[in-house]
Amino acid sequence: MSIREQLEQIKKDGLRELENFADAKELDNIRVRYLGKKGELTAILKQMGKLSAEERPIVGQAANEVRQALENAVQKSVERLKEKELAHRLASETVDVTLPGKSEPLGGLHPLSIVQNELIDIFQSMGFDIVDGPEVETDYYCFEALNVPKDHPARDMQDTFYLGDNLLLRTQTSAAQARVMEKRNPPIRIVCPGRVYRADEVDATHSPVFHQMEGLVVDKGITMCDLKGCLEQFAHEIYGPETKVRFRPSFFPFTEPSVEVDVSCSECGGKGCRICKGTGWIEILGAGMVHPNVLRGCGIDPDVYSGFAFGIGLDRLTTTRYRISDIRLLFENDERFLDQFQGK
Ligand code: 2U9
Repeated sequence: MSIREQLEQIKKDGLRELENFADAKELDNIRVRYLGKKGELTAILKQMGKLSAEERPIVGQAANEVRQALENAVQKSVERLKEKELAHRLASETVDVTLPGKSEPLGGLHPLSIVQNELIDIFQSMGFDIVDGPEVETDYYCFEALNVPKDHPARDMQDTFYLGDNLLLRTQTSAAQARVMEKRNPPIRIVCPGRVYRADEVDATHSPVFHQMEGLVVDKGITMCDLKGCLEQFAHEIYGPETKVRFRPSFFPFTEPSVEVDVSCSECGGKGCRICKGTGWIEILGAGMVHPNVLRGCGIDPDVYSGFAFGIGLDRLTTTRYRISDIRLLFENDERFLDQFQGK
């Protein structure tokens, strides 16, 4: 076969192979085999020395044309390959916009937080400041400052979690309020929501950790009448404007006189039903006039100032509000329970 015939054969074979390859690797192998330094075309060109001076430029030009034709074909094949790859990617990465979306589950507020926030709103609208205090308290602020002397039964080891001689887990948030009274001068109008602890056995209505919101107002001329007005306003906001409030005498070491506060049953309107056990009344909180010893102990002269205080158990308020049968549900964080309060 003459050199020209060999060139024609290379061109024919090369173009045919460049029409038919599987992938980029095979395409590159073909390119190297025909156009590479050790390729078929180079091998032919090395034989050019055998040609006569007249033939050489003619064959040279023919070889250049074959090279050009093969290079063009490689270029086209590379482009075809790129298009094929792009088409494949576009097909495989297609987003089906008609598929249903995946919704991210949203968290919600715990029922205790819902009730606590509602109470905070009510008392804030009456001009109360919200205060916070430590859960680990000293014996002084939890008992001594609140007129609970050393031998008082509330200090019993069985009722209180002691952490040492002087430290304990607060049994009421009034401890934080005593701290505020020491620092601020009257007028004082504060509520303190928070977690408190008592060494109770766990059952459907008792837990060693529970939640309170206690309130305190101290100023000149504060009377039991102000206490009743404030709690009536609170009861109307929570249970509706037709709700009645009544005081029953009680005893707390930190208030004198002390009262237990009932509201007319919102279920039966006071007629008597299963919820109010036929009495027409539901006990919602304890309250009273701040004991002069408490005022004095916090540096406030009881001959000049007087005050009222109240304490609301948030757990019971929450369980009655949502008809929750067992207080333990509030502490177990079972999502099937918590999900029912989402969006409330
Ligand atoms: C100061 C002085 C006195 C807060 C008060 C109550 C009555 C009360 C209970 C309600 C349900 C506790 O969670 S509960 O078991 N509390 O009955 N709390 S008067 O008296 C204070 C507060 C602050 C400086």
